[in-house]
Parts: sequence; C-alpha cells; structure tokens
Amino acid sequence: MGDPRQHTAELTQAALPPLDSLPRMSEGRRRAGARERFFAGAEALGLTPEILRFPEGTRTAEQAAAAVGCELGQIVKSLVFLCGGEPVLALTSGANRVDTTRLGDLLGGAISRADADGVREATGYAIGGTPPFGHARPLRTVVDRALLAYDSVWAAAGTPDTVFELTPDELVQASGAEAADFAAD
Ligand code: 5CA
Repeated sequence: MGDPRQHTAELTQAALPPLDSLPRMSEGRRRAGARERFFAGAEALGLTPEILRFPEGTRTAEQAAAAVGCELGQIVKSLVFLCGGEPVLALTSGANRVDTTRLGDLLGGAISRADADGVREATGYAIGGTPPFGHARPLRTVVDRALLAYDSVWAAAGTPDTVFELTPDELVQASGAEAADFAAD
C-alpha cells in the first residue's frame, strides 16, 4: 500500500469524465423545465392541462396514439414551417401529411420545413415535444380541419414523453388558430 491520499486522488480522477464531456444540464432536468414552462403557458391561456408522461416516449404521432390508446387522427402534430422566412405553426392531424403547396397558398408565401434549431428558436421547445400553444412568442397558427371532428384530441406538452388531452374548441381558442384544409389527399 502506498500513500492512501495518493490512492484516493487517482481513483477520483479515474472515476470522473473530462469536464467538457458533461452535459450542462441533465435531460431529466431539461424536460422538467420544459413541462413547467408549457404548463405555465397553458395556464396563462386559461387552461389547466393534465399532463401524462409516458417513459416509453410519445415523440411521434404513432407513439403518442399507442401510448394513450386513441386514434392516430386524434393526435395533434405541431409542425413548424417557414413562410417567407417567418415561422408558422401547422397543427396537423396525426393521420395527415401537410401539402406544402396548399399551405403556401393559404398563408401567401413559399413554405419550407423548419429544422431542429429553427423549431426550438421559434417555439422554445424541441421537435417531438413542441406543444400547440404556450410558446416563447405567439406564432401564426393554422389548424387542420380534420382535428375538429373529434370529441377530444391529444397534443405534446413540451417534451417528447408527455401529452395532454383537450377539446378541439380549446385547441382553437388557446392557439388562436385559423381552421383550414392543408393536408395532402
Ligand atoms: N409528440 C408527438 C405527438 S404529439 C409530436 O410532437 N409529433 S410531431 O409530429 O408534432 O413532431 C414530430 C415531427 O417533427 C415529425 O412528424 C417530423 O415531421 C418532424 N421532424 C422530425 N425530425 C425533424 C427534423 N430533423 N427537422 C424537421 N422536422 C423534423
């Protein structure tokens, strides 16, 4: 046995990863923050969503529908596009795909898909967790008329493992969305 202090120092150094490899905040804390931000945003709009968390993930519409046991069409996809450089939000039924030509005609400009950084910048949330309202700043929002046919729909609550249920009326009111048909045939 050598000097026990030296032994401890070696063990400690061996156990610690280099500082620059550590994430600044754990994924769990980041997600908790995003859920809280979403809840506060929803409250400010007069809603008190019951947020359900599914550890297996609700990142895609298919995963979300399987998790809650609803129809795929009841899932609200909160998709960010750019129209003439401005972010816009297309709340789209999980059963539909966006026809970007229709969306462009509706909004009056050329449409492109926002990338992951663009989504976070426009909404304050990550792809797969983007909620339909309660964003960093209000976005021009359109809602797929197909969603309005259901008694209730489900949307992301700020993280890719949470969802909440609401009525189509609540969705339209809280998002300030204009109802339209922009889904592909
Ligand atoms: N939590 C689920 C159901 S509520 C959800 O957020 N679904 S979603 O459809 O709104 O978000 C995932 C969508 O993000 C996918 O449909 C996909 O079209 C889009 N997406 C995934 N990766 C990227 C990417 N790298 N760039 C742009 N869009 C992406």
